[in-house]
Amino acid sequence: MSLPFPSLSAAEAAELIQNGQTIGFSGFTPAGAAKAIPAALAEKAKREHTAGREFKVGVLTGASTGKSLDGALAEAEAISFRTPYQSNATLRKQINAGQVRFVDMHLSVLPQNARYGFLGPIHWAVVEACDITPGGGIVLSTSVGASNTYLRLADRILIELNARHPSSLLGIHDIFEPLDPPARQEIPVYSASDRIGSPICVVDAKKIVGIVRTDLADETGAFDEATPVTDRIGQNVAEFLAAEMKAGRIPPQFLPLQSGVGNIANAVLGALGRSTEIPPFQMYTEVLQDSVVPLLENGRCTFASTTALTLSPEAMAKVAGDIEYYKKRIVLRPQEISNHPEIVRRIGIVSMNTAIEVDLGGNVNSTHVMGKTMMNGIGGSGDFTRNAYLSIFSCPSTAKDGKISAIVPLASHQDHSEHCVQIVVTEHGVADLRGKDPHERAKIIIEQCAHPDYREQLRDYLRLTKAGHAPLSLSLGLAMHRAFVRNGDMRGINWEEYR
Ligand code: 0RQ
Repeated sequence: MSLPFPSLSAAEAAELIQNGQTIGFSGFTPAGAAKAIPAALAEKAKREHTAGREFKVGVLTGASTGKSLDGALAEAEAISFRTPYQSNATLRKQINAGQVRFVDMHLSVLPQNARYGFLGPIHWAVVEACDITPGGGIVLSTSVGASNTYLRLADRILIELNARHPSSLLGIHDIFEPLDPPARQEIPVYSASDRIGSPICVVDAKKIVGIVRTDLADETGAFDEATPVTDRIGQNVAEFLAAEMKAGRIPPQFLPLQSGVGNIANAVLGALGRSTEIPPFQMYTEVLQDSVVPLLENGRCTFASTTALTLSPEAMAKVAGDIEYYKKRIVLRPQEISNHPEIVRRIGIVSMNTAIEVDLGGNVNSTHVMGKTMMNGIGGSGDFTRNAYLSIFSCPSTAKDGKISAIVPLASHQDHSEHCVQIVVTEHGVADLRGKDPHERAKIIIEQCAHPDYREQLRDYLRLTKAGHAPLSLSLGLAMHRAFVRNGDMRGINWEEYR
């Protein structure tokens, strides 16, 4: 079908974008991320810098993206401002060096913050699509993220029409954007599979200034092989959930699962998929990784609601090859809906996310190493955790060859407070914090989750902080972190030295 929009090269599209502008890009993880235009924009930035001119843009996305977006723009030093989540090593360095202003945000609130004007004007939406109609109907590709909101709010639109994603993806998306207060009403999702919106984004066609045709795979990375530690964590979560069901605290038909991204999340899902005690389940989550495809195929997972299909090219080819089967079992929603607290609370999600460190009160740090260095961001973990039926955090008990304990007296940064963290899991066991007071919580976290190398010193900390409602020492709370900074190891601390 011939389209009434100018056909542009990526370089021509990039030429239209000016220094200082803000761009809302598609992409939630590398899935569905714009690729050709940001890569060309990075080249333009380098040329401008060589000519002695300033060139930086504000970059809004759904979440993390791929090497052609965050990677290329960071390497070209072309990013002035970034939100809401990233996972690129170069960009991370620039954020931690204070060269890029990064705002770490709950992913569900990003679209409304953009609508409320909290992020300033959005000059461009640069969005990947698998199809487009002459009237401005856009079929997104492998993620929705915040694209629907950027398309509506942006002054002008550039579309990457990617032939790698089949136009038969039409029907997998469910685009719904709530009204803003005081007109907001309930979001009528009552079960993971409910569809409430439109399969396409309809935009004002006059805003579309060009189409860039591409044929590019999503830049998804490979996962590390499972290790005995990640396998054990997965097994511990699966056994815990099976026991909860037996005890009648999870209904027999089970509850929808949310699972974070990464190797631990993959191991947990693998273990749940293999469990003979857990019935077939649904997912209401933000990212579908490769591990879910076989579960959808064999019926262990009966339906998955997500905002991104973060699949390897092989897994994506499998889904595309049997798209009618998968369209009955997958819905891609805007991140505002996939992560919406109202729905998470209503349908009773079991949330499973990853911690960097957990303190003896049950507070979780998911973002800042030693309280200062940004890793990736809070992502959707807070959207789900705060509102879950059952909230689970897991992590290996140690990092950096055992020199860092993930169980610490006081978290050096706090993303999830003791009030919403219910279950902590490491390879050593499960700490069930429900209904426990602060001293009980501290004991059970040490005995169930801490690495044996750290248990005695953590018990000593408890002995030193007996008084009061919470076992806290203002001077010793961060002593293990200080010991790591001083000696490169948290083990064998002499508490007296830090009093
Ligand atoms: O460092 O990369 O140098 O080896 O952190 O840790 O164990 O490989 O685990 O890849 O799952 O990442 C929390 C960062 C875990 C991630 C976090 C070091 C460790 C390693 C990675 P290396 P692992 P993962 C989904 C929802 C954000 C919140 C969330 C994350 C590196 O899961 O960003 O769940 N979550 N969002 O060595 C120092 C510690 C450490 C530590 C781990 N205590 N001290 N370094 N590391 N613990 C996201 C979206 O919404 C899209």
